[in-house]
Amino acid sequence: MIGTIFKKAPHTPPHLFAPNALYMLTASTFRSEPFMQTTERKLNWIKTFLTSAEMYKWEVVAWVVLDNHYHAVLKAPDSADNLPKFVASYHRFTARNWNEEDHASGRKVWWNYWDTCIRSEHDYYNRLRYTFWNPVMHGLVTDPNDYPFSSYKVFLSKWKVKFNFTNMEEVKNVPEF
Ligand code: NI
Repeated sequence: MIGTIFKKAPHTPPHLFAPNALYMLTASTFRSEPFMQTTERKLNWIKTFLTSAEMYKWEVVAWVVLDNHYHAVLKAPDSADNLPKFVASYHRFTARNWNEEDHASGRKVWWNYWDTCIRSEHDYYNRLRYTFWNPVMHGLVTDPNDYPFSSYKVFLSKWKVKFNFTNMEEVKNVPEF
């Protein structure tokens, strides 16, 4: 099932840095509750997120989803003005879905989201690495390839020239949970 979702997922060629168009997005569940602890929930988040991105014309470059938060790198449509609507659409959909499953009508599922416009190619690569290495940072795996809920494998398969993540700088302004 993961494979099917990944194959359908549109991905921007990662080697193209676009000024004033690339964003890093992070969001957490309310009170960091592990609402996405199960595989089913993570897959549901992935599917819903990718569908919304397509609807709102945000091109997905990279993403990772964990039990209580996610990080993503995306390319905006002509304007980034619809970002709040885009995020609200899949937050609303997942919240409604999971609250129905848990018989918890009206429960607050999502807390907040943070977005940063990526200003340089260097920063772009730092943030891609940050996204893919996040499961390692959170102590879940030692190799980012072993984490099933990120777009790292897709990224590597589409990145024809081997991407070099060494000698990159730490990204410090991303909220973590
Ligand atoms: Ni994280």
